[in-house]
Amino acid sequence: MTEFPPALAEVAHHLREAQEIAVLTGAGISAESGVPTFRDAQTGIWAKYDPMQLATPEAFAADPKRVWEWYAWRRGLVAEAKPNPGHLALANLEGEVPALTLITQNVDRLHHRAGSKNVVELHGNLEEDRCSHENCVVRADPSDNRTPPHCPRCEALLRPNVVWFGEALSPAALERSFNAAGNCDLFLCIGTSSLVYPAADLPMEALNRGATVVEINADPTPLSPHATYCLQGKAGTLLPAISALAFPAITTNGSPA
Ligand code: BV8
Repeated sequence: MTEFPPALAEVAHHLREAQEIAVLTGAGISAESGVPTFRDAQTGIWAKYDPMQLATPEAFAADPKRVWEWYAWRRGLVAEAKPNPGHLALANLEGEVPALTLITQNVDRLHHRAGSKNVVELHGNLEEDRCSHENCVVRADPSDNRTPPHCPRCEALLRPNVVWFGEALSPAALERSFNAAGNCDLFLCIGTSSLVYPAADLPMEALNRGATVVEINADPTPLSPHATYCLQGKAGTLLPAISALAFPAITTNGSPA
């Protein structure tokens, strides 16, 4: 029988009482779906590369083929991945509470595949490509076998539709995220090392505006000393347990009864 921290019942109470919930997720919520986190050691041919060095415009400019192939490898992992009970619990929570905004740093779209509707993708997504010159989302010509393929309209290189380090986030996504963080009464921060900005400012914004902030993470982070509650453990275990305590209609594996 899994031992749950005593604070779990208190967090479940806050979940039941909350009028507006904001959630921030990071790579950790997809770890149990088999998608490596940014701070996991890369495997195979990518073992010698640091994701932080690959996820930059400079890396793409220097070696577009290598960066494109790294993303192709990640796209392959994501295509094989399935939403886990942590993703499912958040999707089911959305139907149980008055308002829930799910802000994710992840680019794997596993929240969408789990059924979450009100999702803000802070860092873009792996499903789309965009023209590196016109900056609009385009679909590669299936017959273009170059690596990377070129824009069917202007011939510039295509790139994944993600936000790289050193690139600005979408103003619309930032506005939605900071509004949700500033207006919520409960903020859940799940599976993130809280090292990447401006995402890492969101839980502090919620805290400064008087919200209850709950961190659910496998390891301590710079947010841990500030959070109202710190639940250390796996999101795929803790989220279904909290949801089932708060809303018994949700079974403990994250899916509805
Ligand atoms: C920008 C897309 C400005 C690509 C990514 C202050 C303010 C503003 C910017 C900065 C600032 N200080 C520094 C910066 C610059 C930089 C930054 O934050 N650097 C860091 C490293 C210090 N920020 C930026 O560059 C951002 N841009 O600010 O632009 C600007 C303005 C105008 C004009 C020009 C520029 C852009 C940041 C976005 C970068 N892109 N992703 C891609 O995915 O390939 S971020 C990338 O890192 C991923 O999205 C990923 O989510 C993120 C890493 O964070 P985590 O998700 O937290 O993942 P991590 O592996 O670190 O941690 C996982 C956690 O899960 C761990 O703690 C682990 O314990 C836990 N865990 C593991 N398993 C489980 C678990 N928890 C629960 N259950 C489990 N089973």
